[in-house]
Amino acid sequence: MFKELNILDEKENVLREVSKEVKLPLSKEDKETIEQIIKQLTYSQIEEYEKKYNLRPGMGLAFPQLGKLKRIIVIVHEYEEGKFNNYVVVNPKIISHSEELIALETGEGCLSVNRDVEGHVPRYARATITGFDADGKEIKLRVREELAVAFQHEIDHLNGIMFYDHIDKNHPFFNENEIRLI
Ligand code: LHY
Ligand code: NI
Repeated sequence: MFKELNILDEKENVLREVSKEVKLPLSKEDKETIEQIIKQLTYSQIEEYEKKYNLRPGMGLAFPQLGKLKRIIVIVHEYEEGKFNNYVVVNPKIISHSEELIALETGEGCLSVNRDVEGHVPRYARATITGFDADGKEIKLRVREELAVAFQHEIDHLNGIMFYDHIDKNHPFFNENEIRLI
């Protein structure tokens, strides 16, 4: 059985709010929500299920996108064809990052944004993130490249920030000398 999540659209002002720190241990409900997010993000990246359930492909989601103002993010990263790593981070913090910036060459999208937004979103190429996993255990992750972009995108949601807030209206696209495009 598969029940699709109700992901809020950008028109909902709740997406502009700052989410609250989460007290550990997590509630049963929050754990169940996390499992549901992992399942949907994973299915959305597997063609057979993506089609079967008509899912929009995505690798990350933040709790506020479900109308829950809690500092929890989930990322399902396909690190090799058909192989996925799940990252659940409660109360995530970027404790350090590279000076180097990168941007996704094709720009970013958002599961809460149902339109195309043009422009490069500058992100740190590498970051160290601390927080807690779903069992309340302290974690420290070093992320880079696409995964670093994903973490920054999701942590932004916890602070009410949308990816297009970072796009410079007067200079939406960078060239390779300005920012490394991935
Ligand atoms: N997730 C989108 C997704 O495709 C956007 C995205 C893209 C996130 C690239 C990170 C990296 O997974 C979300 O919009 N989640 O908030
Ligand atoms: Ni998003």
